[in-house]
Amino acid sequence: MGQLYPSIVGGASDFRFNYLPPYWFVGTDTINYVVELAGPVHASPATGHYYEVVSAPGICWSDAQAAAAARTYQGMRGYLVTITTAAESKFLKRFGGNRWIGASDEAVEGDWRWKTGPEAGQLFWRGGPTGAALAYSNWSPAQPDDFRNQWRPEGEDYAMQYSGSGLWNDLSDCADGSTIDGYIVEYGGLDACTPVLYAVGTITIAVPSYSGLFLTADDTAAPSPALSQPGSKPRPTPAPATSGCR
Ligand SMILES: [Ca+2]
Ligand SMILES: [Ca+2]
Repeated sequence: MGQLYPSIVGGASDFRFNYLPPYWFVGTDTINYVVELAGPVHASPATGHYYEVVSAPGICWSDAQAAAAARTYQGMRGYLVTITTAAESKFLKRFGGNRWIGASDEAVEGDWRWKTGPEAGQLFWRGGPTGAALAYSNWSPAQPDDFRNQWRPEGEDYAMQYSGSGLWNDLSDCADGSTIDGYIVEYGGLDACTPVLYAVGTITIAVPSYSGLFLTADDTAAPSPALSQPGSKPRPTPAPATSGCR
């Protein structure tokens, strides 16, 4: 309910969070958190994969696919993102921007397949806007419409994710007049090893009375299950040890 401000204080094993309770909140708040490597690549505990949002205004889908495949991260090969669950979609839509994703029906009109990553070749949708879902899909209403006109006789065979909603639309390879902000690269599931480069944890904070102040949780303090008053120091639930490959 409240907000954590994950400004990290300390060294490799010393994390400190600032917590702001909701206005007039009294009670117990539980917050899940992820510790990940610093940098532009973000871990999703829901998929165990890693995602990088690349800014490349106006890039064509085919160029985005090639650029994503040329990237690597921590020994993993990149690929234009495949979105195969609602949880993965929810994770990605927070990043915003109109972004290319790794789906196309270029081979057979109406047969939408993932073209990239471990799902390459997988058919997930057959037909137009009223077509049939064969696996997870997240089309915007009235899409995919393969829109054609005299300037775009080739129709629309490449999928993108809308900023904000996370819903999908089909566009032509170079988007012809629609705004494209870039693309999303996914890492994981394509190589022999998908390393676990993150940890998850839960912190429970008791707020006994209203305070407009920040409460501070510090994992270097003695174990304590709850914050009894502003300024005391609870210990977050220890994050699971992470090593090896998925
Ligand atoms: Ca994926
Ligand atoms: Ca369309």
